[in-house]
Amino acid sequence: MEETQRKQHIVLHLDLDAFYASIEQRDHPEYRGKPVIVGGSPDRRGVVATASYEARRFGVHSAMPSRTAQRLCPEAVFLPARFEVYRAVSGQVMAIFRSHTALVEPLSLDEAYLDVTAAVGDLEEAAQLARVIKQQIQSTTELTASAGVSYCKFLAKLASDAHKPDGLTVISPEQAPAFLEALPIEKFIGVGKVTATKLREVGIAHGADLKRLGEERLRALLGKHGSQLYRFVCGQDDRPVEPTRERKSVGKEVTFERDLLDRGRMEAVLEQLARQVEDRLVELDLYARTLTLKLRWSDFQLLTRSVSRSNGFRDAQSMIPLLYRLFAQLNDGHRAVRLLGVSVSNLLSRDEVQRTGQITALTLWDRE
Ligand code: DCP
Ligand code: MG
Repeated sequence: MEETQRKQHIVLHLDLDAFYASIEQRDHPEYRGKPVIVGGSPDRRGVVATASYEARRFGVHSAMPSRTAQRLCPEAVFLPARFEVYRAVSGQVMAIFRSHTALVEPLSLDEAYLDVTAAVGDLEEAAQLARVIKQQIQSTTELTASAGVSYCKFLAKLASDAHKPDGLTVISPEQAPAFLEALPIEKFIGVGKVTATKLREVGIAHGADLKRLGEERLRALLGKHGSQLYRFVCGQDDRPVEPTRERKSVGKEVTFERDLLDRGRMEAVLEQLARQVEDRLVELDLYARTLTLKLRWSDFQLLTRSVSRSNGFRDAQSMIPLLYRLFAQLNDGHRAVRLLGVSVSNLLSRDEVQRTGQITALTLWDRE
């Protein structure tokens, strides 16, 4: 036994159920109890963003071509996404989380880890807190969430997934080994299609098989990643819950009523967005180091491209040529665009800007 072991953490994972689809059913009572699919239209080669649980029974799931979804579930109602609404609901939910702990790490609009170690004494109290949070979400947004409670992020997330929708699952340190041993390998972080196939070929299907194999052989099979996997199957995950800072970025975006094909108009929109971002930066008296262009194709695929400079900028004039460049990398001129967004991050105060020096080489990377 290690004397120096840290105090056991208590982590919650909360994830709203069929998020976009539940909001649509909330706002359109006539769709309640019916299969609802939010995403791209089946006749425009769209993909499913999410489906209500009624539609999932037919095998419909996120990222599936909408046409396939329609074939599986012909009576489904297809609805376009209303991101502004989803974002507003997300804000309400995150505010509820932050009222219980400052240690909130959002993973997406509808999902976050909460480190509640300081707020509760044990897992039982943590489950009680999860119940309260679920009720607050219900009364504020009329939506259900599933909660997972455990001593680390990995297990908390698995727990919230275990009894969806409207679930509440606790995985205690005593329960963890049996839970992980029964878990299909695909559920382990980092086991994608390729790794899973490789493992299944040699007869490894569940956590118990991974455990039996041992660290050495997993490492031989999967490299460094194998050691990490071994730690997960032993229920060891010491990744901390990393709260995001309040203001991380400033952004503006626009979703078009009709998908846009005209290059000139897209550039005009980018200029307008850049000017709005500039106005906001001036209001906040901030500068930025990173500029991000966000683009959603008519088929719903979302892409972002970023560019960073070491000194701060805030004026639209300096953003526009960079935006054109990022845009040219993404747009081959043949696809219609559904959404354009411009945001800046890595924000700096005036003081920080005065202290920084030269422009350095541009770096480009993908975020999605
Ligand atoms: N989403 C998307 N494209 C994907 C996956 C998700 O646009 N490939 C969107 C739609 C979802 C939302 O993100 O409503 C949240 O994703 P989740 O994975 O949490 O899925 P849901 O909340 O829809 O369902 P679940 O009940 O399984 O959490
Ligand atoms: Mg969800």
